[in-house]
Amino acid sequence: MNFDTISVIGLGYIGLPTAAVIASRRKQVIGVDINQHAVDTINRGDIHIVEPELDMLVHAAVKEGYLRATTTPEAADAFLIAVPTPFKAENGNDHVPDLTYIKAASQAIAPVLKQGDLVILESTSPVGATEQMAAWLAEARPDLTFPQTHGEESDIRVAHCPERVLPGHVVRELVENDRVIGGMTAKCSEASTALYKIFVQGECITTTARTAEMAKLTENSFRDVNIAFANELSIICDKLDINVWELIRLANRHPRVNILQPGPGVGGHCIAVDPWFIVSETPEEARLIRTAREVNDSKPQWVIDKVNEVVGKFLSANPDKTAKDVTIACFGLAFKPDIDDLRESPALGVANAIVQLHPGKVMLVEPNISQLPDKLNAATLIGVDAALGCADVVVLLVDHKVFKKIKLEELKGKMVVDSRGVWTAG
Ligand code: SAJ
Repeated sequence: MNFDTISVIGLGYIGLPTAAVIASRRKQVIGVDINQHAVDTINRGDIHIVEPELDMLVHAAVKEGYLRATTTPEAADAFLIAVPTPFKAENGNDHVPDLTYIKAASQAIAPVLKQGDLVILESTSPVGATEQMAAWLAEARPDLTFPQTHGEESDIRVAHCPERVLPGHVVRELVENDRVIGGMTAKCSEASTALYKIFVQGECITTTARTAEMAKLTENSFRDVNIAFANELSIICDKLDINVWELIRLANRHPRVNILQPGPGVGGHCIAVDPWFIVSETPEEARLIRTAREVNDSKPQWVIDKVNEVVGKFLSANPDKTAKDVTIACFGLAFKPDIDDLRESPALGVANAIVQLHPGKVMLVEPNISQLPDKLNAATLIGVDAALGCADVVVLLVDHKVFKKIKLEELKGKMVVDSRGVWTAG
């Protein structure tokens, strides 16, 4: 199959790296996004998101003429749709997947589709979304045939191929990871495999669209359930006066046990979201998956309660002081270690609650950012040493490398809430 021109719809954390990697293989790539600012930035050879190595890749692709961005879809041989799939509230349920962006993207590309084109949905989607996308395309283009009605003879091929890259390692993982390719027919899978072979070194494994959709949701739910197990253990161990970090280390010595690490909750845009796509469709059956979400979502409040408890202990030990005299330092705001991404971060939620509730000073330490988000204006962003110099209570929220270098002597005399086991793992 020949893919001379490939269009990527949605130039965010997945779409832009994908477009740039394909362009680096000397294919003509047209990136489409509704955000004019993103389009202008990319056309200058710059990027509007933070991801290692991406700036160089985009710069080279644009300057060499292989990547161009626009707000209006143009004709291409293949279309990769990488738009967001957020939640919407429906009938009292806040966690119903919202396919509005997929619908808008389908309707936007429909006018430029031609016989022989391939349309791939990459956005993480509930089971059935690819078939729904094909229905929207067919509705907009009654002059073309689609796999749901014409099978292998269809004019347009349609598939789901979920992205599985880890933020912070996107450029490498896009090339190295295996891809699950779920065509609506075998020919759809075959065409999609030919497309991914342009840049993927991992294996391309074919299946149905519905199985591919469920595979992606399953991967993130698996991780969520396992993190929930670790988080629940941390709460149980706290009650039983057992060091959970030591406990997990010991249990993991068993050849068939591999427990993940507790923390202040699960953040990011994937693991805390995707399991709800399963729960939303099969609420009666997905009991464990729902409970895992609830356990992980309740962890930030548990950490906040711990901080209050520790402030209480500090005041009992220092009866001449009031809560107003207690300085709290929160270490880390990002949603995971060594990144600057604060979106959907449980650490940020905990820090924000402390800023709102604590009558004394709150210092925030986040070495990966230079400015606090607006809602944290009441707090001060300071460096590690300055925070250690003035804090009575230290709250560790993210296991950034730089925090691991802090020596235990430096914490002497301070009360510590260590949600990541950086200093208290034993
Ligand atoms: N976390 C823990 N304990 C752990 C591991 C993680 O509390 O032992 C927390 C992290 O601190 C973070 C959250 O979980 O708040 C998620 O971080 P993560 O590193 O597990 O995953 P993401 O969200 O950055 O990326 C995931 C990946 N999925 C899997 O590992 C199954 C990635 O491969 C997916 O492509 C990505 O979701 C996505 O886009 O769906």
